Amino acid sequence: MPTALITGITGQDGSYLTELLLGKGYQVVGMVRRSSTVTLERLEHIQDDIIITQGDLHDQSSMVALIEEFKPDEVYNLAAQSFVPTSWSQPLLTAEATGLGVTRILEAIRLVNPKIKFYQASSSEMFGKVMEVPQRESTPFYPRSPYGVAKVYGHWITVNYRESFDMFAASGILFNHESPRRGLEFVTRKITNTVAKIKLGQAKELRLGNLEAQRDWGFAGDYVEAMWMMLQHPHADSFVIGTGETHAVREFCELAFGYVGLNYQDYVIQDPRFYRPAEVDLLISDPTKATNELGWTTKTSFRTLVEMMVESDLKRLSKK
Ligand code: NAP
Ligand code: F7E
Repeated sequence: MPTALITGITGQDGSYLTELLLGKGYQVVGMVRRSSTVTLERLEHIQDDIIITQGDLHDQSSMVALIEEFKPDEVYNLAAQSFVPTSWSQPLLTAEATGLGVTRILEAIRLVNPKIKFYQASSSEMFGKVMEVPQRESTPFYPRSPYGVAKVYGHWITVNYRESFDMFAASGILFNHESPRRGLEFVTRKITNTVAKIKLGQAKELRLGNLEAQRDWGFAGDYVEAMWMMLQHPHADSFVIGTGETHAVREFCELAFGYVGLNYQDYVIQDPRFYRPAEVDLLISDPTKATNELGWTTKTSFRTLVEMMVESDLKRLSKK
């Protein structure tokens, strides 16, 4: 039975990746940082099937100890300070966790067993102010936030360990992916959660920032499969993962409100509090390399994703 160590297992992607790996017969070990409250909400249904152990991206020795104890065959580094606006208010923490954290875990692997396969959760935010449309593996990076800058560091240190130490270090450059398990502060979930609340009479308005920003949004359940595929590939490489479609925040609102028979224009208020110091205006992927070399394609359409998220929030809030 292969063993996988997942950092960031309590997050959106961590929960879907865990389900996928358990289904493939892996023993899954999840690294969770110490907290005064329980953060395992997304894993409740599978908690008995996995090993949860403490560690932190800020603490090198905790990661060395984990790798020595559990001897994983694969390490998926999903942990990060992942919310873009927080990266302006906490730029150093973001650099430490999202950037330097990658080196700490790569070093832990190199010191304990450099044969372990490594996956780094890189991001389309690295493309930022895009230098090419659509974006692919060879598109130059131009990050627009401390988060994007930290992810560029994480990506290049992964490539560097691959080239310097011949380690199997893969980098997945994933475009936005969402689900009913998405954190409530990200725009998609903020919209679907508030749409459900408005429909149920629990809220009256939705305050958003820039409605014109365009994103290539896919379903997280499809994207974790690409992570696993990258580690089964004959050699470590970097891959762009996305749908190849782009939609504005405004369109997301239109579909989500429309699904419950409402017009978004009656409820959405643009609030300068949610504008960013520097915006990423347009993201659209070219996932051709992943399709050709990994056999990966997205399975869930934009409309299905929006409807799945609204439906799930309606169900959850109706029970309360
Ligand atoms: P998420 O829901 O925000 O989860 C982040 C995870 O990182 C959580 O488990 C969090 O633990 C953990 N974490 C944060 N700081 C940590 C630290 N110092 N030590 C240990 N763990 C720490 O993010 P996600 O959407 O699942 O994304 C997974 C990864 O992919 C992230 O690296 C993200 O930056 C990257 N990414 C995401 C997208 C996307 O659209 N979702 C696209 C490209 C790349 P707590 O539960 O304790 O907070
Ligand atoms: O914003 C606009 C906002 O916070 C999307 C992370 O997973 O994906 C995510 O980063 C867009 C931006 O995601 C609000 O200005 C408008 O243009 O949902 P988001 P993100 O910043 O694209 C990448 C790939 C990652 O790697 C990150 O970890 O929506 N927007 N109004 C708003 N965004 C938010 N959050 N809240 C608003 O009220």
